[in-house]
Formats: sequence, structure tokens, C-alpha cells
Amino acid sequence: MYTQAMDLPGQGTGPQPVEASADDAAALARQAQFDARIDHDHKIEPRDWMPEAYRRTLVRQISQHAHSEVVGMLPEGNWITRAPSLRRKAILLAKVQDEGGHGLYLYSAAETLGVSRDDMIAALLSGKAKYSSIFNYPTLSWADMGCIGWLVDGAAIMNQIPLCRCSYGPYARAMIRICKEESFHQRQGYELMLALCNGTPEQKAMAQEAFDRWWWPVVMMFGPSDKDSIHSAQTMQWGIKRISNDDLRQKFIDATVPQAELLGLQIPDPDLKWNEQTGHYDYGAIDWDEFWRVVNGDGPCNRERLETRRRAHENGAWVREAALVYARKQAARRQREAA
Ligand code: BYC
Repeated sequence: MYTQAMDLPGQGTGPQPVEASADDAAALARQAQFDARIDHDHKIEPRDWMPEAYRRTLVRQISQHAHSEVVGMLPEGNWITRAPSLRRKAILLAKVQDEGGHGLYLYSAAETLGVSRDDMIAALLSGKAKYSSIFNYPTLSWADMGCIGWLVDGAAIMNQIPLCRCSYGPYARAMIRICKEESFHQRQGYELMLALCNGTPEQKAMAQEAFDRWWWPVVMMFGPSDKDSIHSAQTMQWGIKRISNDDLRQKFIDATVPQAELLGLQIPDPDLKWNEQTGHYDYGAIDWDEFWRVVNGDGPCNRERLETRRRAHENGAWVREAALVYARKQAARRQREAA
């Protein structure tokens, strides 16, 4: 049984009411039904009753995820005009567009929980809402496009495949499509890195330099270590998160080291080594001060990213207004025709 079932009306440690009211009995029944659905790994759907804390947790995670996709368009958008060939430009454009689409599915999934898109976007633009730390790093060379696809999307897939089994139906279903697209993103990134690593010595050096900058921020992307993760225990009990931050990080490192070796790249971690006993790679200490600095708004590009989003939002105001006026006109026309 889950912890949320422990503090229900009439179940506290204080004096117990002699008889539960009809409302209490109904609340207990709803809670029991919710717990049973979670226990049996059934999906919770928007019209099902759910505890308020479950709803709030989902709104937090799904909206942060949506914001990450939308802000995640910026570091790569920076290179669309400078892609070295038409083929690379077409791939990058398609990838960035997919990310915009992921943001939209995710905002829609969050809206099914009764929160408005306007409120979610206002929280992002005011700096109140979080988005992934990884998008606060700059993209300095073309090899960064390879590293983002290979490593950032690779980490995203590792984190998001288990979310396809999330207990909340609309989020789980959005993740299935998103993961398919992320898989294409990861492959195009690896293929780009392969081309650079098999290219001239300058191209190989550019690939290594980008890899050196992205490795640790990507390792941090999985979130704080399990002992410092404030939400994990509850979200795992609710079947939202299925694998812990540290376990996902380990899976990612184990999968990525052989890929780096195939590219002939050096991993910028002197403590990284295969551990025969555990069957996993051991890795060096993570700079958690840097992680929290970036999460709390003081990373290399936090201000620039938010400023760009704010400007885009302001510049798009006329489009939103025009769409609303058009919708009102259409509705008025339908009403006239129906009269
Ligand atoms: N960056 O208790 P914890 C993409 C926050 S988009 C910033 O472990 P939780 C892509 C956390 O929110 C990738 N903040 O939290 C797009 C919490 O703060 P609050 C985005 C982070 O929720 C374009 C606090 O730290 N993916 O893939 O159990 C191009 C304590 O953490 C970070 C998702 O959003 C971070 N890295 O676990 C390419 C996936 N890590 O909310 C690629 C869905 C932690 O209490 N989200 N924090 O203020 C998740 O799976 C989980 O929310 C997390 C964190 C693993 C991120």
C-alpha cells in the first residue's frame, strides 16, 4: 500500500471519530480505488479521481519537461544557418521542429490535469519554473550538434523510455511518440560525430573538444543523486518515475562508453574504469555545486535562454491575438448560421 493512503480522514494518530461520515467513507473509497489502480499498474486517466499531490507532481514534471523541449530548441537553433551542407541543415531543421512538437504534446498532456498553458508559460518566462539544466550550456562549434544529438538525446531516451510506462495515461502516451523521434535524433548525432571522427585531424579535434565540454553536464542531466532527490521516493511509489536518477545515470554511462571508444574519443574522466565485480563502469565525482548553480539560474546561458524565450513570446503576441479574433469570428458565424 502507498504512503498517500496513510493520512486519510479518520486514520490519523489523534482521537478517532466514533463513526466515519459519508464523505469520509467516499474519500476512503476513492483513495482505495486509486491505490488499487496503481498497484495493478493500470493507467490513471484525466477523469479519474487522483490525490491532489499526485496531480501537482505531474503538473510539475510534465510542464518542466515541456519547457525543456521548448528551451532545448535554442542551442541547436543557433546552428541552423551555419550547417555545413543542405543535408545537415534539413536534418537539424527537422530535429528542432520535432522538439517544438514535443513541447506542444507535453503542454497538452499537462492541460489534461486542469492547468492552463498560459499559466505554465508564464511560470517559465518569470523564471519560476525549471527546465533541464543541460540547455544552459553554449553551442560553440558544429561538433556540439553531434554531441547534443548523441549524448543529450541519448540521455533523454534513457530517462524517457521508462516514462512510456508512467501511471498517468496522457503522459505515457505522449512519451511513446516522443521516444521514437528521440531515437532518430540520437542516431543523427552519432552519425555526425562519426563523420567528424573519421574526418581530418582538425575535425577529430573539434569532436573531442565538444565531447570534453558536454560529458559532465550530460551526466548531471539525470538529476541529483538518489540520496538528494527529494521527489524520487514518492514519484516511484506512484509509478510516475520507474528508475531512479542514479540507476539511469549508470545505464547511460555503461551504454555510452563503448560508443565513445568506437569513435576514438577520450572520456574526460580519469576515474572512469570498468568494474568487473559490479559489471558497471565506476565514474568520478560529479560537481554538484555546478549542477545546482545551473539549476538555480546561474549557468553560462540561463539569462540568455530566458531572454530569448521572452522576446519570442512578445513577438508572437500578434499571432495569438489574430488566432483568437479569427476563432471568435468563426464561432459568431456558426451561431448566425444555426439561428
Ligand atoms: N535540470 O527530486 P528530483 C530533452 C530539479 S528534454 C533542472 O530528483 P525529480 C531534449 C527537479 O526538478 C529533457 N532541474 O526531481 C529536448 C527538482 O526541482 P523542483 C528533459 C533539475 O522530478 C530538446 C529538484 O531538482 N527531460 O530531452 O524526481 C533537445 C530535485 O530533483 C534537473 C525531462 O524533463 C535537471 N537536470 O527528477 C534534446 C524528463 N534534475 O521541481 C533533448 C522528465 C533535477 O522540486 N523529468 N532537477 O523545483 C524527469 O524525469 C525528472 O523530473 C528529473 C528530476 C529526472 C528531471
